Amino acid sequence: MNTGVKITAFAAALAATFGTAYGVGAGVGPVGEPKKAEHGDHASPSKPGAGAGRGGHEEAAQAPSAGGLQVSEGGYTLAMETPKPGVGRSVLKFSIKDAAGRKVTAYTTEHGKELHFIVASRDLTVYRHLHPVRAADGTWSTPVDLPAAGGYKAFADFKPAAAGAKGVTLGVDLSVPGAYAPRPLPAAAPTATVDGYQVTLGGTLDPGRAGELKLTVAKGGKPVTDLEPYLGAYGHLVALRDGDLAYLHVHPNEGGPGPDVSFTATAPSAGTYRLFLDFQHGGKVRTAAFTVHAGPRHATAPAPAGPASTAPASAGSDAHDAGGHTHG
Ligand SMILES: [Cu+2]
Repeated sequence: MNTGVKITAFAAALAATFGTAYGVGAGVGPVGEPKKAEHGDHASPSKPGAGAGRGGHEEAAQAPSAGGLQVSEGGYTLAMETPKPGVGRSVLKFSIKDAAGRKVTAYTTEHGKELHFIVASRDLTVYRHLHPVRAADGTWSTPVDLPAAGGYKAFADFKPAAAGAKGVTLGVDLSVPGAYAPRPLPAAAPTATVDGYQVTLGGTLDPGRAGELKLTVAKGGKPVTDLEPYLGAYGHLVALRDGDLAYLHVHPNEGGPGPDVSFTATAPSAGTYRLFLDFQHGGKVRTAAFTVHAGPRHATAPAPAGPASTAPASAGSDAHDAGGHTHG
């Protein structure tokens, strides 16, 4: 994918996912009290931080809407045929139905696939990014491996090929029957380890305005500089909001094959999010996960994993703490 296409796709993804939330400059308006945005020009997302220091300019964004909160939206419905999969390996089947109840069979390929399917546990400790196969009649199926009983949510991220159709993310509940012990959200920490890779998260996730998140990949203490493209990008980032699993899918800014992968993202609200970064190296896709607080300065320090770590960011001050959002 050439750079121009990537940037266009990125801008389109932002527009689809975050509504009006970007291009607002990094003003100094109080976070958490978004003002009416200037609607209209979505064509020129600002670079993160580009407007920093334009004092007094409170072009704060209207809080963007999040995806994945509805099973039916824009005339399309996610119809799950296997809403109660078992523990372990099973096959998930579903379809996307149009307003007339017909299974949709024509999609616009985005990021290499007609449809991206995410399954996450309600406690945000399990995450699967899947690419189901579509039968001719419009039924999608994919194997999945769910390690424990409990509540899960599945997201279908797609764009119908129908004229005028927009990209949409629909969400549906899944229940895996059995005894269930929800685990606490892991505490916020700047580094996640997966499969011998250390992934470090820098930057901020801000409510209502674009901020840069930078993920740096290392292995054995050495920066990884030969990340492989996965679905046309060096990284794919999904953020799920603690509390309702609102869904944000972010694609990276242009850049090389590591060790840094940079994203521009806007949180739809203050709160706590779990970020899942997919990256490919050595022919294998891995996922690094982070807990991130978005919003005004929060008083709580990272605590040992426990119920306290799930507390939402406290609304202590209007002051923007530029440094501490991702690992406070
Ligand atoms: Cu995907």
